[in-house]
Amino acid sequence: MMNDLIARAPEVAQAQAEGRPVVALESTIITHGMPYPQNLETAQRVEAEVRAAGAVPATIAVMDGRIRVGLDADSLEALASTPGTQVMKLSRADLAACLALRRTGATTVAATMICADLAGIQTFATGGIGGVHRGAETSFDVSADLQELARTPVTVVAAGAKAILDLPKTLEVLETLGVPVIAFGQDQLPAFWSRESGLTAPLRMDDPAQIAASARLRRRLGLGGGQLVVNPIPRDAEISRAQMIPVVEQALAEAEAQGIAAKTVTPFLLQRIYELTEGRSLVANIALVLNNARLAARIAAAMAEDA
Ligand code: PSU
Repeated sequence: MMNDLIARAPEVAQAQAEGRPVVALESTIITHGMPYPQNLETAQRVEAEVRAAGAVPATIAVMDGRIRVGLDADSLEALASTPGTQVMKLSRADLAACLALRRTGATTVAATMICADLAGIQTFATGGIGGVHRGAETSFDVSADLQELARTPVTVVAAGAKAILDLPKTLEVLETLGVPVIAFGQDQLPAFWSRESGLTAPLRMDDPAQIAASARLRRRLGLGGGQLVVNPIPRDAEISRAQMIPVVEQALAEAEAQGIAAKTVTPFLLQRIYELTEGRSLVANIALVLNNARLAARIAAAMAEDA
């Protein structure tokens, strides 16, 4: 179905035909979340990590008028080395338009979920989801990632919502939307660069098989929508909350002073935090994405066993 719109890499198609686990990966983190060449190196390492854990990686992007599910080495390199300003940042609203315009598009969490679901992939690893931005009570800036989690049946593994966001409000919206937020192996909601947020996660699971079972039961019950698995950054890579708070506040104040809005907010903040931490935030971001890829591969394997 829709083979004219969805181009699966041969490796992905073969794994699916054989019922082997596949993990979807997003591309906005490559084009808008990290600088070149660390973005390319990270994308390659994330794919290798998924493979080492026994699953097949499927990095998703829009190129040449098609949704590409699994990128070959040349396409990944081309995407990573194109300046972010020339690549569309795709959410649900932009996906069809990007195809119609035959432009290159990087998929956010929301768009990657849609494409993964269309391609029959149920597990997806990223860094951090978008959420409710601070000051949303006046700006109305709430990431479309949250609505998508409520709507599309994909299990998303993230290290929490990025700590640049309003985490209590993000949890409230996820609860209203009926999205299960499952902390892996701890009680607290992790906060992206830090293991702790000071907030208790609504749910906790310690075994990937439980996460796979819960996804299957949601389907059987007809509940619709996905699951958010929040996986704390490895201890040796984390930057403590106490260290991150002033950095995040400064970056947010600068964004406000410069009138940064809409889709450019998250990339601006990530870049400023990178500069303010002298690159440490990027080292942490890379470590947490690799960690999420490993867990997603284990969840995908448990789902494949169940199928
Ligand atoms: N994870 C990262 N870095 C990123 C992102 C995730 O480690 O840049 C991207 C994801 O694609 C997510 C997007 O969907 O940031 C959120 O953007 P916004 O706040 O504009 O919705």
